[in-house]
Amino acid sequence: MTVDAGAPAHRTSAEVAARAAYVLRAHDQGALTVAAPRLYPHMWSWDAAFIAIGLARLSPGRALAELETLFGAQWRTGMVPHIVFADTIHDYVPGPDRWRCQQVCTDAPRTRATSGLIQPPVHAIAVRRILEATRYATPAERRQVTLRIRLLWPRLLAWHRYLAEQRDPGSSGLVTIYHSWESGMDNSPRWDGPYAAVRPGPGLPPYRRADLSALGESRQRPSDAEYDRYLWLVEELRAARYDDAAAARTLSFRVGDVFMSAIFAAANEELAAIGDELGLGATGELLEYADRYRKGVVGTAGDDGFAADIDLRTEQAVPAPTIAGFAPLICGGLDAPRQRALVELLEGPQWCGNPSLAFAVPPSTRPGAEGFDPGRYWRGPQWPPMNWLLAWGLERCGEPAAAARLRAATSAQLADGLFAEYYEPFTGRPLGAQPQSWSAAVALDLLARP
Ligand code: 2M8
Repeated sequence: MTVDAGAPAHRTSAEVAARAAYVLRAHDQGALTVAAPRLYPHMWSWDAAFIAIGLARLSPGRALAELETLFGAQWRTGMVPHIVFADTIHDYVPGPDRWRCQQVCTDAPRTRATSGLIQPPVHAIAVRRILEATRYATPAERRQVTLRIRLLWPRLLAWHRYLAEQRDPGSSGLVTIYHSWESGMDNSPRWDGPYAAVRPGPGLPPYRRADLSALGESRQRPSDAEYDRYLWLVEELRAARYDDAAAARTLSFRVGDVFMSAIFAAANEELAAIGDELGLGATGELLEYADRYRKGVVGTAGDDGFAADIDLRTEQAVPAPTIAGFAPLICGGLDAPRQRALVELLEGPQWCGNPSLAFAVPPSTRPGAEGFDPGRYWRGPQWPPMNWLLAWGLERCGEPAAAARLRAATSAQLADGLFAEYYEPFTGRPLGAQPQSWSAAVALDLLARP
């Protein structure tokens, strides 16, 4: 479907919510919502979680089905893959033929083609929202959804155990990623340093960038040099047969990701709360993980509370002025003065309070910083799901006023009803795929808030 781009910039909340619901319905293939039909014609892991958060406002049962589909493609190790390929044929690159997961790794699911990477574990956050949404459902629906959450529980637990054990075998408190696709912030300046060590070899098979033809504008997407590296890392991972121990030894990209770790810390608390409510146990273990990853994130923060990734190959912090630095506002754990400093930084003139911004939401990279590019993907544009996540974290951290301001600015940006993948921070121009499912989903959730 397309949404009319020439439409008026501001619509009523009811109209925006109706359009958002329409977008999610149009992208629904039954129990799998594609991220965006042309550019991303499959299911992405963290997109699915945000989509479920939006769908929970319409139908808790359908919202849960999204996660059941995703976890139906879980690997035997507990890993939840970053892409679950839809059955329809598309020319997304890299497709199943390049990942070859089922051919090289017995842990990959037999019934679904997937990628061999992960994405941030927003899922337990989504499941808790679904459980909360059942309070407004009929008793029969509540019973049914609760039962299905119980059935999903072992898979959620296995996913969290995978992250804690396989992606952080030394219990450092930071989740290791092997590819910037795992962070979800593919070409963020966060990765420029670590990517300098990734040198694509002559063995990189030729490929054609399907993303450029799908979007029709290369200026918004990662460069060819970045794509060579992305696909080279897939070659390295496949050569390691997607084995975590082998990857940890051989991959030329290994970073302790603070943003992923902060989400993981918070997600452990959410999962523990679900377990508590439904009497499923594992609370102690999950709260221990939460504590470990919260400490891991906070341990990288400076006096202003801003956190930094760690390049595990050099053991050096990667100080990059990107939205990921606000990770402690998602997991909490800063002492009061540093939390205040971080909220002030977020709302101050370098970030949301920058007077040149069209909407007071954080650009993915600080304007003016090295690597900032207002039109290029994760190098500058503003991303609605990231705003949602930060507002959610601020609320949990005891910063309700800042959370409300961020939610209001995000809703104002989404009032164009176009649900762009991302927005140019100064002009407010919608960019990337339009409409993008996760943008519509967070709009639905924000508008349904009492
Ligand atoms: C983008 O990433 C994919 C690769 O995983 C791509 O560019 O093809 C990112 O924005 C990622 O965070 C997102 O989950 C995905 C689908 O929306 O697209």
